[in-house]
Amino acid sequence: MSKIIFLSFIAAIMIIAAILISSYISAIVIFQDNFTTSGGFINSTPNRARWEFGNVTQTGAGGCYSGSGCWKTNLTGNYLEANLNASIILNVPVNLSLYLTANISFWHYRKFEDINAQYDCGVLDINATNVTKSGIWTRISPIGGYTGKCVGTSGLLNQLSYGLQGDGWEFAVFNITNYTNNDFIKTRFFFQTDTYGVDRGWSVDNFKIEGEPLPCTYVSGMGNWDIDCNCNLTRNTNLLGNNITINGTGTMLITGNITNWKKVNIFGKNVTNKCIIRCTKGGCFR
Ligand SMILES: [Ca+2]
Repeated sequence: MSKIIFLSFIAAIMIIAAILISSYISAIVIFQDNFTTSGGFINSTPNRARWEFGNVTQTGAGGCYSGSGCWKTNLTGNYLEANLNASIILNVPVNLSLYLTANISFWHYRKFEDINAQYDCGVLDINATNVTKSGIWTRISPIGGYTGKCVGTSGLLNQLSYGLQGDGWEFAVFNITNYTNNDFIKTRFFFQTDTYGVDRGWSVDNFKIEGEPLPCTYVSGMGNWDIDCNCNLTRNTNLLGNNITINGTGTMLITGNITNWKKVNIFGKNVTNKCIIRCTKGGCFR
């Protein structure tokens, strides 16, 4: 093999555009708010009030789950009794396009009218702005399902929803993996009552969106090797066959955090394959 052919062969290997590495990936936090401030949520129906942020002072309403702030349908008393149609909306764009899976979780305290029938009801909706889902609020359901169907005269009549009364603060998880092709989603807590009969209401705290990042993509350059920073490496990984090995474990997040980076040892078999890891989104190391 001539030197030129050999070098061409090496070059051909080096310019392979991308290699997807399958590795176990654990979920990371995409967005979270424990409501020490009002966070990214807004009351979308201020004229009708009653989704409020702050300390819950009403007795028998469970306070807030953590800290001194949360959102509740009236901090100081029962919710309104006549066709309350109120939402709080997460008004922060959340990008799910870099994630393989995603879920929403939160803690909530639920005392609706009444203990036997769902006259007053609450749901969680999601709004994605891609072509097929633009502007549409779509109902999502918790793992394990809602408590039942809304009855009476609520605008959510016959729809599956939260109702009745919970057993203190409860944890809820919603799988939103179907929306991971979206780079902009919003969510809303939507509460609707019938014409009469009230109770303490609905409180929400410690809202979180988590997801598993997409598998790492490694792109070879001419001499240097780029690695996308939105990667989790949890086991030894081979790049380009036997040419380069990532040895050890480490976590590289898009926020620039590198956990256990000292355990990551990246090397080539010879000096010409010595690689430089370049992170275009921060958190770089060599
Ligand atoms: Ca009612």
